[in-house]
Amino acid sequence: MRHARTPGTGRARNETARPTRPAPSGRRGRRTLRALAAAAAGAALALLPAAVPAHAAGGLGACPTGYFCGWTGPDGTGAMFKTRTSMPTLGSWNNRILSRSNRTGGWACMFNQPNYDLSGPDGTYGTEQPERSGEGSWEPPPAWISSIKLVRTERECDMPPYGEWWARKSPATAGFGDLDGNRVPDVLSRDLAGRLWFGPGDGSGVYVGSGWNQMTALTRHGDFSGDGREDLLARDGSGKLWIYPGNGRGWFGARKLIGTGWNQMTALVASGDMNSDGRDDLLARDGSGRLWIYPGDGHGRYGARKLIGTGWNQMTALVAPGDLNSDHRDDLLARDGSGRLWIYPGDGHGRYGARKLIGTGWNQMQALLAVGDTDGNGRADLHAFTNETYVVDGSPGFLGLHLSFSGTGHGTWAAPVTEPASWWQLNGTY
Ligand SMILES: [Ca+2]
Ligand SMILES: [Ca+2]
Ligand SMILES: [Ca+2]
Ligand SMILES: [Ca+2]
Repeated sequence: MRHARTPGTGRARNETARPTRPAPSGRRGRRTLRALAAAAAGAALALLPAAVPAHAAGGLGACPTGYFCGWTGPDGTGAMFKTRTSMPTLGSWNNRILSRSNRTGGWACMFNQPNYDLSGPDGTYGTEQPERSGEGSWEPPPAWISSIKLVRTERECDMPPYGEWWARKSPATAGFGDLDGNRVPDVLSRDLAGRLWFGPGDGSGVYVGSGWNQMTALTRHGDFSGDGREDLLARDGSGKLWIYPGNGRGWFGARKLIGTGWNQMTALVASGDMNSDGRDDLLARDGSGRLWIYPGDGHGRYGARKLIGTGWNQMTALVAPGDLNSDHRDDLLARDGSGRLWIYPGDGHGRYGARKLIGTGWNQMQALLAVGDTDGNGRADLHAFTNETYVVDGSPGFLGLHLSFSGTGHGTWAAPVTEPASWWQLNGTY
């Protein structure tokens, strides 16, 4: 089974395209050497000492570090092929590889047609995960591999490394969700290899940098440094909070340390301007479930925090969508452990009014994203990315679908639209 393909032409969508289930189980099955050996050898295997390594015979262990290797026979026997670069055609090795070992450090995507081609009724691919010496897999004949693509993350077998993001220009400046200031809301997506990508809204992705997996929280909502450009806040594994000042083009200048000790916080949410002083603020929830506001000073730092409330550790997601109910005060969305989504209307004084229930079933979402008005009608919208419990046509397992909810301006939204591109196998969207 293949992933849903993304239309390549502008914003045109095929609304009737049914998303296919982007689950690894739908692919050509990966068979491990150990599983096959156990099935074939049966009782004989039980006589072997448990500690006999799989590569005792040489075989798969002959594949050098940094290479993908294939063999004409099972278990690393026969002639050995090796490559450290992608190969759109395999020449004399076409349809000859039976066993393989992937020691590239990334993923190997193996296609049954040349040029990584998935078209036609039979186009398919399998994957070989990053492996250690002596590990690998094989399948009985017939051999079928005709092209091999080497990538960092599994989703790159048939998708770009970043989330494909589409948005329209808003009639008004939202003041957040727009790193390059063109009134088209944009996103940052982090892939599983720790690379950060800027999605300007035309489906493309611009590489920002690597090493972002060391960050345990990322959040953005407006300008903290006072230069009118949106910034990014990031907390690293040691609890340091950093500001990455936006350069107005979707990436960032040299980071500056805001403070330490932030790993006691279980949530960090750039909230917009909660206290109506024209400067964007920060919400943080501590391990006891207390929610704090850190008022921004407009120079990349924060004033003395104030307690907003307690009991917030029942919430499994906090999102700052801007002003959802058209009173010009920034609001907050929170999902509780039962999957109910609540709106907390901002009162403009750093607190929230009585919450209202928006909907249920939101625990089928692995992430919520709010970057302003994304469909160009002037009202703030909401986006959600599904987890493995999401149900389509009675079947769960639709992981990584992107749903967009058009805001009504009254704290509610229209029925969701399923976007065409899959956000499967990413490590966060901001
Ligand atoms: Ca933009
Ligand atoms: Ca403020
Ligand atoms: Ca509001
Ligand atoms: Ca909108």
